[in-house]
Amino acid sequence: MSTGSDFFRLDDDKAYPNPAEAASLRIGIVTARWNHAVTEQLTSACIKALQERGVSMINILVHRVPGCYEIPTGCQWLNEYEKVDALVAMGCLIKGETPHFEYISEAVNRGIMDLMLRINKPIVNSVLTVYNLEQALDRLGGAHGHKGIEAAQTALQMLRLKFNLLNTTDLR
Ligand code: RBF
Repeated sequence: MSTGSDFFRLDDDKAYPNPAEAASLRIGIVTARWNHAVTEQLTSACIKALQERGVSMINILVHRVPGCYEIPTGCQWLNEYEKVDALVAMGCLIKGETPHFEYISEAVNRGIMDLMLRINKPIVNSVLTVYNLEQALDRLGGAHGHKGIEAAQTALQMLRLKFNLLNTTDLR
């Protein structure tokens, strides 16, 4: 069974900002309250992984929205009011008995992608779309790695790319 770490080079420092660069980064996290048992675990693991890579706690801005559907607006507001370098969207959509799941997941994914391209900053999509709670828990350190840690890695690897392209040690 593959795990998240099979897909990310966890040990490759060159893929990440160095400690001096990481110290100046501001990362916004938008977490949905729906299915909070899952989304809070995603969030705390992401925060820990960001800190382990040198991001300062005062530069990790965590805000909550009611459900996944509100995530794009929350991201847009954080970008506008918190002056972040990257955003992470944390949510968990569990399929019920109606098509609502499809409507919400499609709208959220499109909203995140549209916003990401418009604001020209990474927005990590850490919205789990699963058929049951067990599948979500498998993605919180189970058979499918930890999506909260992978979210932190993705945000930082994208900012490493930006540092490289701009040839700077400070993005603001
Ligand atoms: N929000 C989630 O974050 N995860 C869910 O699994 C979820 N399921 C929902 C199911 C139904 C039938 C409805 C009406 C809403 C659901 N929501 C869920 C909330 C949704 O993201 C949003 O907060 C509300 O629709 C209000 O805009």
